[in-house]
Amino acid sequence: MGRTVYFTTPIYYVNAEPHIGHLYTTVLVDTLKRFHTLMGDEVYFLTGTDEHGEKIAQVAQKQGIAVETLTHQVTETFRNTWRQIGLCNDDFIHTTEPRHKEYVQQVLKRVYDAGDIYFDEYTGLYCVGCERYLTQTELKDGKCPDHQTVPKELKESNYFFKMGKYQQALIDHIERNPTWIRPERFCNEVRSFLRQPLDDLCISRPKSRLTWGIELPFDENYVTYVWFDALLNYVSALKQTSDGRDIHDHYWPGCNHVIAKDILKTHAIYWPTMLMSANILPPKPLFNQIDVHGYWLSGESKMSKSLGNVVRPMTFDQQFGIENLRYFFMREMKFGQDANFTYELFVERYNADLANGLGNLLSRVASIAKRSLDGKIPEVTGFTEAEAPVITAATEACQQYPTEFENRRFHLAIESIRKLLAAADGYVNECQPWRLAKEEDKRDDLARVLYTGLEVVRIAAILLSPVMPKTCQGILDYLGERRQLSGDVLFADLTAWGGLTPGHNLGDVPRTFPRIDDKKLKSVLKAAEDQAAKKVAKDDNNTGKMVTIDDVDKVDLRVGVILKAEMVEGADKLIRLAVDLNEDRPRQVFAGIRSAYPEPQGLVGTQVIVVANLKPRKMKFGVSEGMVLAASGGTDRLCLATFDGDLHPGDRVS
Ligand code: ME8
Repeated sequence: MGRTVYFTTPIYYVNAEPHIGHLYTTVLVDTLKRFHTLMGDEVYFLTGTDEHGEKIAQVAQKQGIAVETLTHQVTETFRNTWRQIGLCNDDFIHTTEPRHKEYVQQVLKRVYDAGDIYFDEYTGLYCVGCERYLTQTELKDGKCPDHQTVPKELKESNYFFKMGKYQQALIDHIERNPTWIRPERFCNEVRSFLRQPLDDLCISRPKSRLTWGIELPFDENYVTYVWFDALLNYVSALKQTSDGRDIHDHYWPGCNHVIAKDILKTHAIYWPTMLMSANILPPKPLFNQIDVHGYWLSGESKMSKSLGNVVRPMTFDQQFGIENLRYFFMREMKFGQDANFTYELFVERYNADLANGLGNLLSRVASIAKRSLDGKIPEVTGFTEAEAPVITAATEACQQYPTEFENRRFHLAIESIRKLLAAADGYVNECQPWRLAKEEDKRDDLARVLYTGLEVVRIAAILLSPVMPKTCQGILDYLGERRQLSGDVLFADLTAWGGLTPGHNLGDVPRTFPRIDDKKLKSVLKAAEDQAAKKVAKDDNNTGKMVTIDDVDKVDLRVGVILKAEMVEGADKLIRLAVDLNEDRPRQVFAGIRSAYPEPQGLVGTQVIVVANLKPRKMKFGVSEGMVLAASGGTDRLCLATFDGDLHPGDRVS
């Protein structure tokens, strides 16, 4: 038996549906699992979703839905997308599951009891997109470089984890294990970050501004900071699997995280120091392996849900097939570097490598075999000088491919297959089996050439099977290769030259990789443009659309004075206001501002702006007779619009 390996993807935020950035990491881990299985290793593959935190709470608020509804919907979309694509994850964890919450509380308690958590006041620059405080040096022109937003200054009392205490231990660990983080330049990035003193980590949020999180076991007024919660999924999912098993001790020592560079710091600094404090380090290797990849860019910018330039996995599947995208992913991205995704690049790569490469070789040799050899794999007595370069290329590919995979140089692993196919293509061109087929006395030569071509296809399909599992299984079935790719048969035996079974009836020639023509590409590009235009139009409707002064005049804005403000029973977001507009009686207005004003009485006497001619709206709790204006900079920054001088109730606002 080989090694035991535990692969994880990040657990994705549920603030939007999956796009091909998430698909890449998840497909990569799926491919790694299949590769290791082929090599005879025992592999466990975990993915999931990250459901807590400020970012998710804000999105739910913007969409006007309960946060539980949002998280449930998006988690299910992630789960179903991976299922529909046929990924082989062993479990799927989401952070509102009891198994996870319980574990997070256990660990917090342990870290607290160890004296590594203290209470303090803190002021810092918080990026909601990253869900962490940024240092001044991380900002670019005052903005978060990843989210292009200005972080907000936060000052509040919170609990802190003594992360700084573990700085030296972390530095020592890196010096002892220089390949812990791959590729090397990310390890160097972490090293250089650790040259500055390491701050302690704020690990709580007061419930007064954020309730959407796991309650601290030692203070019910606080919830856990989302990263302290989320990172622990890697262990909580092993402590209790979805079907109730504890597989922690079996897999934890072989943990291998796969992430993109955006979350390097949280994985390389927060995570190991948390593990050290809670004393849950894997015994060997000392920490887990971290593999870091770059971004898929669309043009110059990162493909991201907040930038709106995303490609959805299921849409792509209908257009060109996910398996073909998996090939593109592995071939096109040099691990650790950014790569560009465009439909044009995809089609170019597909046509060159798959349609003209593997697909063409298969259909050339298979159709001659069908016409001239009764559609059967021929018997061959031996090989000649002519086949020697092809056999050598096959041997080299079978050696190079696993080595490149182990070193995370996936594009070179794929390149080794491409070289083999190119050698076979040259060989077939030279031997001209279509001419041999016409000469009765060349039957042996014909058999040898077709066998060689088909054998190369078989070996290429085995090598490519982790990347394109369904397509390759189809090819192997066609060729009569019945051995399982599950490690039961040694990789060396599976890929040894001469594995085809003579006499196997090939059946109809498969059309595995039909060429994608310009017409198809253009229609997909047009559909993508239309979709982008629709999004712009939608955004314009919301924000950029111009109105005339007449439109503004239609809105009757008045000064109102709040006479009464009270909670509404059964509505945890609303406050019932009585607002004086200098009319016969005060107006009743329901305002969704409770999160910002937990003690409504304090609002009495405040002058506010009221939309006075808003059609009355019947609500469960009574009729709302207007609207007070407020601005929202996030859940914690909701403020009523008011005046900087004294006015009279009913004064017109213009
Ligand atoms: O960070 N290119 O979740 P997230 C490549 N919840 N990979 C991309 C990508 C792109 N353009 N966009 C996203 C979080 N990814 C946290 C993780 S883990 C304990 C908590 C992938 O939804 C890539 O793997 O923002 C990246 O690291 C991850 O999605 C970020 O996902």
